[in-house]
Amino acid sequence: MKQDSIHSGRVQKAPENFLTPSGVKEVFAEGKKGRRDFIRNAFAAAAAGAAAPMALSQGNPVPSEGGDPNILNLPEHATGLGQGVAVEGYGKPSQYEANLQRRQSPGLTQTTQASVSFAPLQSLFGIVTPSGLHFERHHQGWWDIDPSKHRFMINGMVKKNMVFTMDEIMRLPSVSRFHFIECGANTATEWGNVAVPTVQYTHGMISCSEFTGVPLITLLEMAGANLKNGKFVLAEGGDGSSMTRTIPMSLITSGEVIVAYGQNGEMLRPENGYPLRLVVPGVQGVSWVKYLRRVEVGDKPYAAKDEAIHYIDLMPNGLQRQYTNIQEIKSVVTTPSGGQVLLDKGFYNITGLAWSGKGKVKRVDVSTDGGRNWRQARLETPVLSKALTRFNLNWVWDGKPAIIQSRAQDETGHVQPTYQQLRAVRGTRSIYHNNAIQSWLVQENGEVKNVQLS
Ligand SMILES: Nc1nc2c(c(=O)[nH]1)N[C@H]1C(S)=C(S)[C@@H](COP(=O)(O)O)O[C@H]1N2
Ligand SMILES: [Mo]
Repeated sequence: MKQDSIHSGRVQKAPENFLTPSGVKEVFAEGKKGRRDFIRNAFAAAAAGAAAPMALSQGNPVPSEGGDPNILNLPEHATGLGQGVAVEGYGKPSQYEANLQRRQSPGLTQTTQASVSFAPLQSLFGIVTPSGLHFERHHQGWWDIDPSKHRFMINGMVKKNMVFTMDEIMRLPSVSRFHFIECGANTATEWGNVAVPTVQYTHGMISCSEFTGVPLITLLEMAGANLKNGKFVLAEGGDGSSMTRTIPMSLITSGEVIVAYGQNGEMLRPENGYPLRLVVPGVQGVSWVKYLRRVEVGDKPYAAKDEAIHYIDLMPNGLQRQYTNIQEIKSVVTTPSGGQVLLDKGFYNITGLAWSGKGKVKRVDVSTDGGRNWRQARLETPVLSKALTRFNLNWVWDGKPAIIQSRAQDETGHVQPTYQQLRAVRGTRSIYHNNAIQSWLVQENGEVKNVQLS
């Protein structure tokens, strides 16, 4: 498979170096910015158990006790006058983080107007995706819509049709909730075989934000919706893709579905549906209709094009599964992951993300020997329903080849399947809903590769 330099580059080369934020290279292998990170990591490990701090220095170059010019000599920034508020206006990341970017996948057909960009999961911490790195999926391009002209309409099985302005929506009681959104096609490239090199491309069609908005049920009640016979709503977007999706009323009456205008403390980004999008927790991304302009209450599923022809799963017997809404239990190790390089044997913090469209993640186990032995990872707080959950595990790499996997379980008892288990039920011709266990091979030279176990 062809890899360009960004995807195959070793972490040492500057522009290709999109891996260091995960700490694989710098934190322990070099004294450079190591001290503070070392202390931070030691602190985290100490909290995890008495045996952990020993593992931290096991097999590692010990951070130096002194003599490093970078600590001996006061740098200019410690003695001179810093810049004034040059960032009056909207702040930007450090110039040294220029590699932290959404990217188009080398595994997809390259078109002049790209329609998917992937989030750099290998470089993110915690559970929130910075809004500027949120993955994007547009069926007909994105727009920056004037909110003063945007309208939201409710019709169908209601007492009266209603048309809201943004001002009218934003004065209503709001909620703010953390949820993941995952495109149903996330990890699609792995159905048949390994197709792309990094976690950005295998799993980067997922993001997690704090969304703010008005529960859809509030708006439906204002319109006097028939909640007894109105079993579904149709949600329609305001772009040229005629994106319409059927949402079961049960998800709406539970109060979970939000007509959202906020994302991570500010208005939605244009790419993500500004000024209004539907948030449908646990359900695949396509139902999170952007540029939301209308919902219609009805008594049966609408069989819109994006649910009758697209977003269906081809089964081994040739039949199609439709209305496969819920994103099932899934996880992935983000460090070490494909394309990264471990510079030396010794301690590493294995870290990753787990999520379930059915509720909270209950437990994540990690294997470093291809699934023979498993150790329970630490789940970091907060562990929220239908949100990304961060897990961590201490690991001492002995320098031999290792296959790293994670296996998550949710509060409903569902466990992430292996590829063999998934394919036994679903075959290999699907595009959507691949939640199988991902394997990363750490090779003797430290390079990490995307592999599948047969
Ligand atoms: N109006 C509209 N809504 C849309 C889409 C679209 O193209 N137009 N794409 C859908 C798909 S397939 C996905 S995965 C998510 C992507 O949301 P994002 O671009 O904010 O990541 O939006 C969904 N909602
Ligand atoms: Mo999607």
